[in-house]
Amino acid sequence: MKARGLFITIEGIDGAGKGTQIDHICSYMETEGIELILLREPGGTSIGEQIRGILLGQNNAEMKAMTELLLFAAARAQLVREVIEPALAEGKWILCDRFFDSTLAYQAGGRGLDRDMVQQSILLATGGLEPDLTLYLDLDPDVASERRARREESLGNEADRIEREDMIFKRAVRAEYLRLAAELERIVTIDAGGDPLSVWYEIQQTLTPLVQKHRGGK
Ligand code: Z5A
Repeated sequence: MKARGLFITIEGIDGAGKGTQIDHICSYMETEGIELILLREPGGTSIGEQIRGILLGQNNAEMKAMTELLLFAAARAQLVREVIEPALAEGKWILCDRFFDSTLAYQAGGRGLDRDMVQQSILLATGGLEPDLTLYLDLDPDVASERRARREESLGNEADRIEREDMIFKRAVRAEYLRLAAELERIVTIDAGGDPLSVWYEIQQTLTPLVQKHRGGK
């Protein structure tokens, strides 16, 4: 029987630089000869991508916080059962752009939904599955907003429904991430305030021992 794979997630407020660091992680794993499955939340399955369209659609401003919570849970339930669990059972490595820490940060922290209720929705969706490692990119929301504004200006793309929330919401999201990071050993906090290469260097320090262990176990 194959050894179970590894489940890594990457988290942070919008604009923290997840996408930029995901590119570095994928190149690094390729160089190291590790096949990595890259997923995103919400999304990663045909059903999940359709739900993503509803969740982030700019025309859905009337969406209630409870609807939002349950749609994130529905997309996750599909992703866990259709992709993540089977891949881990086959010994594959997964990198997921956001997972349930985002729900705690955004729906409990940002929206102010009851944390126990949010936890229950997470448990229903995941069946108890947790990441082995979570890279949390910590960044001041003001800096993240400046970065996003620069990107929007250069690429001409518009903020989605959740990115349009105000700074009070974003600060509450970050506070919840910091609370989780202080509480949970699986979460490694990365200072995302430096230039992209220095942030990558910090992430690489965390990943290298895992890659070496994987090689040793082969
Ligand atoms: N959400 C939720 O509420 N609940 C949930 O359970 C889940 C999600 C799963 C999904 O969006 C939205 O759903 C998200 C949370 C919510 N909403 N918000 N807001 P997403 O994850 O698909 O998108 P995002 O989080 O908004 O990602 P993003 O805006 O693409 O940001 P990013 O990937 O973290 O950053 P980036 O694209 O790598 O970088 C942003 C810009 O900064 C870009 O121009 C870079 O070139 C630049 N950059 C990156 N790194 C640096 C450094 N180090 N220095 C300077 N500039 C940099």
